[in-house]
Amino acid sequence: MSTRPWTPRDIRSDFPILDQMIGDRPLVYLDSAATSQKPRSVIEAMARFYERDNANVHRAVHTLAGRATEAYERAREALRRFIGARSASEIVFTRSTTGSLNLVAQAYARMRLRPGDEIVLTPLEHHANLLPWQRAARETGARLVYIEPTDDLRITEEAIDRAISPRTKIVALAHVSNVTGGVAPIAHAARRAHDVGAAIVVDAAQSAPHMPLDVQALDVDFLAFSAHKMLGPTGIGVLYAKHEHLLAMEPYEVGGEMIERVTLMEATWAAPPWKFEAGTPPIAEAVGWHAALDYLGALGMERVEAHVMRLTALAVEALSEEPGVTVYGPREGRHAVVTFNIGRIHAHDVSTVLDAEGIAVRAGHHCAQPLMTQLCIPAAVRASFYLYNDEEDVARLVEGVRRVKEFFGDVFGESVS
Ligand code: 7TS
Repeated sequence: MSTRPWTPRDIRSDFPILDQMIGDRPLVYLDSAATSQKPRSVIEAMARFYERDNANVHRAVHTLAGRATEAYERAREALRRFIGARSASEIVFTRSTTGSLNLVAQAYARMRLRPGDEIVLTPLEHHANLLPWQRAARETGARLVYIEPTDDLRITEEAIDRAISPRTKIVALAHVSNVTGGVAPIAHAARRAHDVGAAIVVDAAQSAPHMPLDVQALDVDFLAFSAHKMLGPTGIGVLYAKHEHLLAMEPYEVGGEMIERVTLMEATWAAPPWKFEAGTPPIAEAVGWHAALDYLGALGMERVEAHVMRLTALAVEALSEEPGVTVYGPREGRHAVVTFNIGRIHAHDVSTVLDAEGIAVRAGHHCAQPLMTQLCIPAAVRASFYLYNDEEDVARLVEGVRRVKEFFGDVFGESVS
């Protein structure tokens, strides 16, 4: 797709929510890793759908039902293109990354795992890519094995090689960590997993928004991500799965829209992907997501990635040099997030002062409690960047951090400066 030159300032006006004051300060939105803001084209595509085309999909033959079904299936095709899947039948709509990962764990892994089998993970996983595996392990007698990160929380090829063994049946990894912004070597992990006959499941919630993805080049078995972190609406996600897996898997939810034939005693299933989409799916959300993919496609994912990485590097550098600030994770090669603490000031207090400066950041355990425990911290502050942020936003963050230190200086004295 041909892309147009752009700067964050050009595209800011496409995001109505960004044009507002928080108190007397202009909003600086640095929480896109939690959820991104939406351009007008996405909001309007969903409104247009409800105003003109709304109907249920795959059920009726009337004109509106035809339009709704077509729009829903066009969104599936747009997602196929976006991640380079072989066929649209490999794209299953779910409610989120969380929904997708639970689907793989329950409908694929649980039937195949035996006592003594191993599931390989990292201690950096978001709870969405941890709890489904804990449950699958508990239910089957399989064991969880953790890849050991480096001291600066990177996942290396060597550490992956050490964790994978002939007992490995599943390797489940975040592509980009939502705490460190580090990138895992997925293609390498996929090769090693396949060498021992295991399947690889990739949590792409934090990579799909700002990185070109190619599931065939990565050769992954499953890949999950959500619309809402990539300019699309909440309530919809995707599970990409190789067709052979979807054919072999039993559905997780059963009910309307996923059947071929039903009698009083039994039922047969529709072909993938529909066999995994029981009930009325998020139709307007699929339409909105399609508009988000068009928006990203017009800007170019390579450019989005370069922009986001540059801002993150600037923020990491500036905050690392700020006395009293501890930045977690690798110094280089980070995507979109910078997680830090200031002295002994609790992350929630930091976030409250930043909010008074108009700066929205996330504070808490980031759904990665095991990692917080490993770092011996209860919580951290996280700023995350996207295509509508610029250098001025990084400068406002650094200014805000200095303001926090002034504010709490009297309380903590030496510890923060
Ligand atoms: N995996 C990763 C790596 C994530 O960052 C998130 C959400 C999820 C899975 C779950 O996605 P969902 O769409 O199903 O909720 N991460 C965050 C976050 O970092 N702050 O808020 C949500």
